[in-house]
Amino acid sequence: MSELLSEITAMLIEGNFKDMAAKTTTALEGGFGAEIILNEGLMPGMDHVGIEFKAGNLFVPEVLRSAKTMQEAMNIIRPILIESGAEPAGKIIIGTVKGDLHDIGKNLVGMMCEGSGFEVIDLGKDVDPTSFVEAAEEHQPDIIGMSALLTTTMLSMERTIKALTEAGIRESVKVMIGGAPVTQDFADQIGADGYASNAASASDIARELTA
Ligand code: B1M
Repeated sequence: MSELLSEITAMLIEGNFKDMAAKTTTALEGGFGAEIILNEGLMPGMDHVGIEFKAGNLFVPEVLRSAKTMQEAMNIIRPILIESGAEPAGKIIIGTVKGDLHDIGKNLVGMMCEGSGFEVIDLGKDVDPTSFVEAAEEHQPDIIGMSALLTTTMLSMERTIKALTEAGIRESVKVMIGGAPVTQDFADQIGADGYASNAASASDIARELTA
């Protein structure tokens, strides 16, 4: 692998967001395609971060830094990827559910999924069921991702799934949920298609749901 791509991987792992845009531009100018930069420079770095995060060797601030670094590179290569028609892994609408203002985990999940090749549409926090339904009708996503950090707002996940059913679109979209109080049992109970306990697993589950 080229030294430049290895440098991009290392920068992502280090979370060197200040220099990433310039390095990505240098790689493009040096003749590397956007897809190569993504698949052979950025993704190995993000995979490494995901593995280390899962293993408890990296912590939230470090992952956020790497995610920010990924964003810096994505800002440069995203338009080229879209132009070149590279197939995205799928489309995800993500949001923190109604009544809940915690968005750090949701943002991490969104970034990890984006890093894994998904187009991510972030509805933000305190998103009511109707807004999820309207966004699903507008964007036709493969997956709707919901995050909740409060035991009280977990119920909003169930309400959103009901709203999707009532709107007649539940069958055409997968639902993935997560957040500290959420469990696989709860996901089964409310009829979600996938549950992930952390951001790294979320991008794995998203891949499984769209396979
Ligand atoms: Co609040 N808060 N908070 N809080 N807060 C918790 C969640 C709490 C556990 C603290 C405690 O009491 N020990 C508690 C909830 C108790 C409960 O219901 N079980 C709590 C409370 C009570 C409250 C308030 C009610 C406090 C008050 O006002 N009295 C209030 C509620 C506001 C509201 O939402 N309506 C409140 C407010 C806040 C702040 C605004 C101050 C702030 C949020 C800032 C923000 O997010 N922009 C805040 C914070 C920071 C926390 C703690 C300290 C940290 C949460 C966090 O960001 N963790 C939290 C205690 C704690 O968790 N130690 C706490 C880091 C983040 C990376 O992890 O979000 O779990 P997490 O995300 C993980 C996984 O869960 C998973 O992947 C992520 C990355 O690995 N994941 C998904 C998350 N979403 C996913 C979606 C997926 C898949 C995986 O698929 C779509």
